[in-house]
Amino acid sequence: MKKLGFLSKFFKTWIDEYNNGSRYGLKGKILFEKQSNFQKITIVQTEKYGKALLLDDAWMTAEYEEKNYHECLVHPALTGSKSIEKILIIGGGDGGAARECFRYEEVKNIDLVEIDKVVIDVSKNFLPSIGGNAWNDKRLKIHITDGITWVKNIQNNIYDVIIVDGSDPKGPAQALFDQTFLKNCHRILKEEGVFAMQTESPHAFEKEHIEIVKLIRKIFGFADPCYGHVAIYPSGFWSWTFAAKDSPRYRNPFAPRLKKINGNFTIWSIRWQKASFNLIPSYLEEKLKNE
Ligand code: SPD
Repeated sequence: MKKLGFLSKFFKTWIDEYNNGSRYGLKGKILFEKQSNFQKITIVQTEKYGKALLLDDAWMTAEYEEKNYHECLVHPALTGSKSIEKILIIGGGDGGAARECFRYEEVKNIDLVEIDKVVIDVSKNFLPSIGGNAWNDKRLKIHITDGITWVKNIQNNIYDVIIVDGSDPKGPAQALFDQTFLKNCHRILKEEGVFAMQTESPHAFEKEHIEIVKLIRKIFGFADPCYGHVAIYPSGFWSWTFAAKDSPRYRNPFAPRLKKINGNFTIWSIRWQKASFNLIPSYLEEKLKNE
């Protein structure tokens, strides 16, 4: 990852994420680096996007770029679910997904289940704008535990919305792409709820993307990816997949709720959402058809 080794703590250098014969880099200086019990955690002061977080040398989020990811992950779910009182976020240790959920006053409780406490501590310390006021909101309940175990131990039909904000399918996040985890998410989601998950790049992680979208569709009945742009991730072309049990309700924002969302959007809008569900290259549409 770093050409200058320990010197990158003192000088700017190129910090790259390597992916399949390509590398995706930003110029910056390393502010913090630590091996937690689960992964290597790095904070970089980048020239272009402010402070950024990497996990195991993969870009996760950056101060001036995170809305391209968090708004897209959260709002199709929260505008589509019948009720949004009780929310589960798996991962999401930087607080960005929780912050977006709290724009809705209807939200009464968020269980944020993050396996690695160090990610939360480092995010609060170096990236406070990403979690913003979510960290002080009494409706946020943080659980430092494994998301796989959490969903296994919850009763049926409990959550209105489930958001999976994990990293790539390797290391601690590997099992989030697994059938057992997704079946439990289906079981604990209410009948008129919405499930949302970051589903990788259809370009840089094409195989993983196709497999996970098909699997989610098989388990939930209704599931569709939407596509957008996250410049710091491999290839920049990214996806989020939304699923529901009763209908593709994530495609149809609930009009009365829209008027009450607090704050302004940088990326999400009804127009963006509609276009993003339709922004599917035809070769992918073909590959995503169930055999
Ligand atoms: N390749 C990076 C995928 C990371 C997705 N999660 C990022 C966490 C932002 N809250």
